[in-house]
Amino acid sequence: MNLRQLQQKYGIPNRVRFTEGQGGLTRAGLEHASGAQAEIYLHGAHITSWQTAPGCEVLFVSCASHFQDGIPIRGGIPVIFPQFGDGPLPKHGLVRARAWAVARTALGADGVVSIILRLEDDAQTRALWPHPFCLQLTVSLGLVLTLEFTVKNPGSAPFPFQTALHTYFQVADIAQTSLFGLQGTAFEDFLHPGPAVETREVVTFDRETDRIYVNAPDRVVLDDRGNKRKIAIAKSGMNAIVVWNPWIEKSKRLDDFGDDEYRHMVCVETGRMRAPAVLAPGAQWSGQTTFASLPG
Ligand code: TA6
Repeated sequence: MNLRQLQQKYGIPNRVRFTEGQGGLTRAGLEHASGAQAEIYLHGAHITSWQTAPGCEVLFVSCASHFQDGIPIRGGIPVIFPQFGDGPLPKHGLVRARAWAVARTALGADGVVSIILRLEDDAQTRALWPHPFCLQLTVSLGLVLTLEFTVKNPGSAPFPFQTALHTYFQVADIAQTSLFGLQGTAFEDFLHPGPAVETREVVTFDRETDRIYVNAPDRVVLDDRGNKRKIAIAKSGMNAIVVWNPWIEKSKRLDDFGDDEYRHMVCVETGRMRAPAVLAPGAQWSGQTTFASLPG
C-alpha cells in the first residue's frame, strides 16, 4: 500500500499521518491532544520517536543508523522474535527488519491514539524457522506510551519463542543515569557468566553492561538526572528485563553506532525470555509495557 492509500485508509486528521521517513521508508506519525508524539516505521514495526511534549524526546536513535530494507534500525524500540540474542536464527530473530502491515488505527473516546501493526510468516521466515505465526504490535499514545505485543500460533504444532521490546532510552549523561527496582533480582551477565543476584538498590553505569534479569519486577524506574526526568517502565505478561550499555570498546565495534553515543543512551528492555514460552496450536500470548515520563 502506498502513502496515499495508507493515509486514505488509516489516516486520522491531526492524529495519524503517514509520511516518507529516512531511507524512503514509510512511517506513521501519531499525535495526542497533549502534544505528545510518536513515530513508527512499518519497517520492523519500529518505534523511533516518543516525545512527551514537542521536543522532549525519550528514545535514542543512533545518528549512524541504517534505514533500509533488511537492516534493523539502531535505536528506538526493535521488536525481537522468536529468538533473543544469538542462536540458530539471526541475532534477535526474524522480524525487526521486515515490512509489517498496518492493521488498524483508532482515536479512542479517551483521546488515546493507537495503531496496530501486523506481521505473518512467509516462505522466507519458514525457511529459517518452520512455524506459522501472526504477530501484532499495538502502540497506544496518550499521556503515557503503551505497547502490547501479541503472538498467535495458527499452526498445528506448538512452538517455543522468546521475545523482547528492545527499548533504547536517550539520556543526558550515562554517568548521571541510574535504574531503580532490580535489587534482589537474579540475573545472567553476558560479560561474566554464572548466576548472580542484583545487590544494588540503584544500578548505575560505569562500564559495559549486558544483563538479563529473569523474573524481574513489573516496575522499574530509570532516573535520567541530567534531563531532570524519570521514566517509569511497567510490564505485564513479561518475565524479564534486559539492561544494556555497550560502553567504549563495543561502541567502536558497532558500525551503525557512534563511538561516543554510549554516553547518551541505555537499553532497558522488557520481554519473555530464557525459559522460552511454548505456544500451543491455536493459542495466543500477549505482553504489555507502558512508559511514563515523570518530572525528576
Ligand atoms: O539486548 C542486549 C543485546 O543482546 C546486547 O548483547 C547487544 O548485542 C544488543 O543486544 C544489540 O544487539 P544488535 O543485534 O541489535 O546489535
